Amino acid sequence: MLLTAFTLAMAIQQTQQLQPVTPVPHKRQLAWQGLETYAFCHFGPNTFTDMEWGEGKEDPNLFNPTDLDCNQWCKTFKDAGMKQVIITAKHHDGFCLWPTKYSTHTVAQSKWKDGKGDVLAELRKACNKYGLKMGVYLSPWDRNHPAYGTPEYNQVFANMLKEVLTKYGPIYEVWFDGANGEGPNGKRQVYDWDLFIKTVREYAPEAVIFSDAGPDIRWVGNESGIAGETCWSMMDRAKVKIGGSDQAYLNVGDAKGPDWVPAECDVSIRPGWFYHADQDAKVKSPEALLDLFERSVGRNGSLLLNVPPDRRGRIHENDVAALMGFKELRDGVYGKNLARGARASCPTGGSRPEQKGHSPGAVVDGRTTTFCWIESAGGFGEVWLEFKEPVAFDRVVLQEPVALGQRCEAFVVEAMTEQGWTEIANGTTIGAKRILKATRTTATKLKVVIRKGRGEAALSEIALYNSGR
Ligand code: FUL
Repeated sequence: MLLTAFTLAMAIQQTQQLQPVTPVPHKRQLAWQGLETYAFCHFGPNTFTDMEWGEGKEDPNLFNPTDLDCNQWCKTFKDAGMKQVIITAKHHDGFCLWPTKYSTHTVAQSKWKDGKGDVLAELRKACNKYGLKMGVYLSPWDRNHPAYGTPEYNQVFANMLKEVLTKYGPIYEVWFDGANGEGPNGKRQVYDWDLFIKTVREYAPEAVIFSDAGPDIRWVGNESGIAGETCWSMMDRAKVKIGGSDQAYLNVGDAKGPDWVPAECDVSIRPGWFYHADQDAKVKSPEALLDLFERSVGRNGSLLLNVPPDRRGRIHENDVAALMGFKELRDGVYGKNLARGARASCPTGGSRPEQKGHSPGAVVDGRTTTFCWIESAGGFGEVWLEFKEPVAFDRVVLQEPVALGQRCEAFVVEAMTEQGWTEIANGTTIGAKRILKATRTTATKLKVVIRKGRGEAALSEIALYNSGR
């Protein structure tokens, strides 16, 4: 008898769990999603030759930073609110920023620090000091290595990976460029992606692997840092191939995709990826960076912002100023959530207040780990907010509990103004974060109406901001 009651109670509890909609993210992907904005550093011989793609024949002595200061990079990124830095350990020219055993085109062959220098080691220390995660870009395309274009090269590349991951870890992101051109012997490589991926999993199990086709995070399909207005974290990996995928497909993702591969938006703060002195006046403004943030992180992606160190080995003053301006602007716009403390309810069917942590109030508690489970079949539902005093805002931020999958396919935001209920924004996907700009509106109530979705609707946060601009 007792057992039956227990079984029944368990069964009720079972039905009260919000069912995930598959696919769902791996924990390394969820951790990555929380980073939001992080830095890319393109640095190497190209910095000194004013090129974007070195040929692999450059004299290693050209690599000669006069004042390399990875602490200055990391302090700048930390102050800018970034949480990770990814360095081009090896770009297409094949030059290695660490003294690898597997190439003779490295810092060890240069006169820089008498051949004893090691950029990765210095960056590792600086990341530790400033509490930043570290990632590495390693180009499989290698215009220097004599083995490139032969089956042996795949093992060389895997050895380099292992060396970097074990010597400079923990590494949290491995960035694979899909470029596949000819090597010094005039041949192209048939890449052994399975081997490369297996190597990363073995030596850096917490690292997410980036390429245009995943497996963990995907290229957003452009180098301007902009995700699609509709942006799913899912795609069908069988439909894409590394180095040759449909850019429009990557930009939007796939509502029916069986694989969780969210989008990373890479873009440079300057016109080029590498530092060029003649671009010092072309650094993006704080306003342009805020706009990029809103169109990447604000569309369910992440912002990978390239800030290339200069020939001294420092982040140039103009870039530092732009980053500090961006941080100040972002804090000004997103510093104070005006929806905190509002009274939340789900008038059209209610939520499940009996289920601790899933009641409407979860959307205004400032925590993404709690969510409102909007009870209704077919993905519909509404959450209402009621303010003590009228609130003036021009940004709406919505978040879904993506640990249980991405749901919303269509939504509308309405505000109770002096003219009555007025639609102020609408859209398709939400995902981890959706930022909507609106004309400044003063409202006493707000409702978010989910019109269509996968599985049952759920929201973890509704936030309102006033840019004051
Ligand atoms: C591209 C490369 O060819 C560029 O040089 C740069 O590294 C960019 C981030 O990826 O595929």
